[in-house]
Amino acid sequence: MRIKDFPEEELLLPGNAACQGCPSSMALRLALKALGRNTLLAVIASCTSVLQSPFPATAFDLPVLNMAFATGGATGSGLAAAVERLMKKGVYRERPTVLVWAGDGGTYDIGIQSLSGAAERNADFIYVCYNNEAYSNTGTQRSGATPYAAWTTNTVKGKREWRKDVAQIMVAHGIPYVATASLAYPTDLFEKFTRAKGIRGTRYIEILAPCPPGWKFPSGHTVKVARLAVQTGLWLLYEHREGITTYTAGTQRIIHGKARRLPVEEYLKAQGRFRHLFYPERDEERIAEIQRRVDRVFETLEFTHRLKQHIMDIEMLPPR
Ligand SMILES: Cc1ncc(C[n+]2csc(CCOP(=O)(O)OP(=O)(O)O)c2C)c(N)n1
Ligand SMILES: [Mg+2]
Repeated sequence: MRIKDFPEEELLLPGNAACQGCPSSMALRLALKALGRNTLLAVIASCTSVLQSPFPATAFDLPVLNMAFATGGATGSGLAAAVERLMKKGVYRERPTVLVWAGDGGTYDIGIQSLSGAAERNADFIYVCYNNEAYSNTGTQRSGATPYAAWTTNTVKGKREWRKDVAQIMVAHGIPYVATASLAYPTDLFEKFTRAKGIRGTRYIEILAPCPPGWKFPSGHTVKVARLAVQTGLWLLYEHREGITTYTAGTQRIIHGKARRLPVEEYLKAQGRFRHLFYPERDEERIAEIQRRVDRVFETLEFTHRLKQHIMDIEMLPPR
């Protein structure tokens, strides 16, 4: 799959109310290209509620349900049940895909019980968390997804806690598909949505969404910042199916030794929300702590990869 093979049809129309360089609109545009017109979109209170344009205008060329902040999982469950009923009644010729689109605040914090319940019931929908690591719509407050040391309006000296990992929490639910994605790897993102579409049950995809006003970088740098997150190892790209995790795209290249992992500093320095780590003086301790965390994760990933290669090499040997 190459970018030029993506469908030309636009389901998120231009001229919408998104900020310049908005990652959420880019992610949604790509996701809808992969899922196609036969999709029922549920938007959970977030920037996406706003970027679709003020009523009665709309930037979505497909059916949309705007829902309350805590309701992602319940909304997905309800729509899935309705689709099931209408399929039985013969209303649909082809089963529509239910897509729930929520932010990190709506997923990591207020919506997690509803999502967990739906996942435990294996309700039939795709849940996307576009993770801009803050409550962006209301002016950049911290969420459970905000990373350690990042500035937000209520973590002015940098967040003291480490972020939690909802993608792994979803893996622990044993649902049929979990994936992480990045705007900087659009074919990887597109393919993950295509695969998710072909599976039934609860599917969870989380997309890192660097937010220019919230993370404080120029609006032309969204994709560059998204790429740096992967290149420094701070954002892992993978998919998890049937108990097996496969690392993909830029993350896979690092683990396989085909690309060099960049120092976390390159990512941190590209964003004003980490400025206090470098000015007025360098905060060696916090920078080193962030680097150490990533190093430890990659030591394990690279060791596991080498071990697998080694076992495969041994198994290829002729029997003695
Ligand atoms: C129960 C409730 N509390 C607060 C709000 C106000 N509110 C709307 S969107 C939002 C932040 C959403 O953050 P996130 O889910 O990360 O999406 P983003 O704005 O970053 O796209 C808040 C607090 C609300 N709609 N409902
Ligand atoms: Mg957010």
